[in-house]
Amino acid sequence: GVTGKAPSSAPTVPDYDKVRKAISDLMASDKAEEYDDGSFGPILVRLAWHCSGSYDKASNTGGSNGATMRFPPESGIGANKGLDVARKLLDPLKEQFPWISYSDLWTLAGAVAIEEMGGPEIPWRPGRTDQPDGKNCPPDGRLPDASKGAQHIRDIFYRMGFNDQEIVALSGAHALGRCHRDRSGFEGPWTNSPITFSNEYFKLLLDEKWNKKKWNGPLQYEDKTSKALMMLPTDMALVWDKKFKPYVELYAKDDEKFFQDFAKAFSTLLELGVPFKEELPNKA
Ligand code: DDH
Repeated sequence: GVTGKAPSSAPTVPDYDKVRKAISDLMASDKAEEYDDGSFGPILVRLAWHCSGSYDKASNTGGSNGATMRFPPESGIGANKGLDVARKLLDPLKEQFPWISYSDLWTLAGAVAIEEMGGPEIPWRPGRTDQPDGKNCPPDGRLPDASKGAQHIRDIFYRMGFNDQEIVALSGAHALGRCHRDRSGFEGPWTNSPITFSNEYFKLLLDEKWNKKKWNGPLQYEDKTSKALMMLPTDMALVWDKKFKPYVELYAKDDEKFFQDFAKAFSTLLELGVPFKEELPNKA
């Protein structure tokens, strides 16, 4: 052309830092300030977790690869109620960066959200591809049921390939966000600072007195002091189970160890079932 500019059909070089920046900007927007406790962070983390936590090691099915939660039946299962909010938030970014897959975008958003909320750096790499339809949606029942106990938690997370320590580390994500009556049936936040990543969840599990909440909702626990915080039956199972409890104690005492172990386990979670072409350089 006469201007000498490169033709607009030149291929786009994927710049994931630009996507990271757009996710941070989304989290810092006015819209975010008005949402829940003032951040989209927790719901973005939950989207990354639920799209990944459907993985089954034995059959190598489910997981973040494919982004099948865009389609029924996965989009409509009870466990994923409310996650349409997170998916819709990220749609404009998919339009802005059409070269990124939904599955890379959703998992990257979860990693960036953890980092932006003061958490550890989450090793993340691209390489996921999207499925064109819902034919390969994982079956319902792969995500944990909050009304159950330690055996159920183990069944769910061992199926993904995690051990007891990793289960407890991952559960520390409940420092973030809250339950919504119209989504899960449960109500309230776990901690006093639900938009800051910390080990407060473990401290509260051990230090607070938790009583059954008297209400017309499903069984959940409330703290004795303020009655403003909550725990799910599955959260309580971590202190009631004698193999889980030592890790709750470890992470309550040592936030550095928690940050390290969480980063590793969360990164692994986001990669379950993903057929990468290259090795991740910054992961041991
Ligand atoms: Fe969770 N979680 N989660 N969770 N979760 C809920 C919210 C959030 C269980 C049940 C619930 C993890 C593990 C478990 C987050 C992250 C993670 C809600 C409330 C329920 C119920 C949903 C609603 O009403 O909006 C159960 C059961 C388990 C289990 O392990 C047995 C894990 C492993 C993670 C993770 O990220 C690694 C986050 C963040 C939220 C807050 C969402 C929000 O909108 O706020």
